[in-house]
Amino acid sequence: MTNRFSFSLKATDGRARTGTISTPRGEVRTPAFMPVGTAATVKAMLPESVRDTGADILLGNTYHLMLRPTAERIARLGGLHDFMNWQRPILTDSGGFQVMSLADLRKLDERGVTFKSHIDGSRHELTPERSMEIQRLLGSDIVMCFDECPSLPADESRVADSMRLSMRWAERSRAAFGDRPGHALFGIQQGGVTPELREESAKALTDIGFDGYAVGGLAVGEGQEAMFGVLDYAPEMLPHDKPRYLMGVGKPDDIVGAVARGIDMMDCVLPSRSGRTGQAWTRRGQVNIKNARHQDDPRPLDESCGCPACRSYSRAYLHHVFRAGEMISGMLLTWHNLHYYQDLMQGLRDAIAAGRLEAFTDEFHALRAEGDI
Ligand code: PRF
Ligand code: ZN
Repeated sequence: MTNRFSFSLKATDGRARTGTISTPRGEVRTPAFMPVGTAATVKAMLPESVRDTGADILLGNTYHLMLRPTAERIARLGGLHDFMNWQRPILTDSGGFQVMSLADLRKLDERGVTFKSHIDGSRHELTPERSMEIQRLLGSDIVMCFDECPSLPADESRVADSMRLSMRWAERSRAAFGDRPGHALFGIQQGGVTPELREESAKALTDIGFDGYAVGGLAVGEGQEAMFGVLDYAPEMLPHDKPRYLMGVGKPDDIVGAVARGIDMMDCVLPSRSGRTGQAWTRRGQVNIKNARHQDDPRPLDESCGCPACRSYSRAYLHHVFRAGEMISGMLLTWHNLHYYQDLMQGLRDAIAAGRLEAFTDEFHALRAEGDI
């Protein structure tokens, strides 16, 4: 255990990398998938169960927690780790992205953004300085810069203006964060699908200097092909010796493609959210447990999965509890999905370490092409 934040690369395979992020709260094996714990819970899961799936780190949200129960209350109660009973690393997003997708009556200017809460209509302001303060009150281990993320497609001039604003906010975030040993601050690259803007953003961020760098502004409507197009050059613009985090991605095939292109960390609500709507992710692709074809099926969801849902329950049971609206349905499917995602990450880490990522990726696609049988 170390008292500092550090990143060490263990092996590379093509552009893919595997390594370890060390923090005072524990290590994060990369490439890492971070389950989303928006409201101080990974919905339908106990923290120890989330850990049992293989997660090293969770993602929390400034936006949701500042509104309810408030960052000040969480700080009084000892910080987010104690509050939610998760003692390992937590990365928090900075709020701007969530304001733009969730809040009402948003007003954005150089200073920051004012908005009305989607919960009770109350007025709030988020600035780079306030976002850094909230993430400090939460006790976040990895703090994200305050940025703006335009949805795509958008005019290039609009994307350029937005990126430059995010870079000025990155400088203010860096100054407000200060020097906090053991805690990390990550910059966020923006610039849409334009290489010159991505380059300008990477340069602005590396000039400021961060502990890690996110590729932001993707998976916002451009489609997988365009996203992979950006990932063919954007990660390489960021420092080789620092973690690279692709924000809000994605489906299993997005993850495999992103890791092959040099991404070290990812987060997505998909495995937990889709678990509650009856969608399961398996080695053979997506399975809709609502479908009547499962009602008499005694087999597990995924024969090769070691999660509790697959070890002890049939498809027929999972179908039944979903149809009956029983709470265990969301619990079991979320558990399975998170377990599947973490198994995938372990498979990717092992493959990169062994220099056989291409074979792993081919096998991943071949099994999905066969489909659920
Ligand atoms: N910025 C921040 N959070 C994010 C994004 C971003 O660009 C995205 C884009 N996929 C998801 N979450 N701060
Ligand atoms: Zn399973």
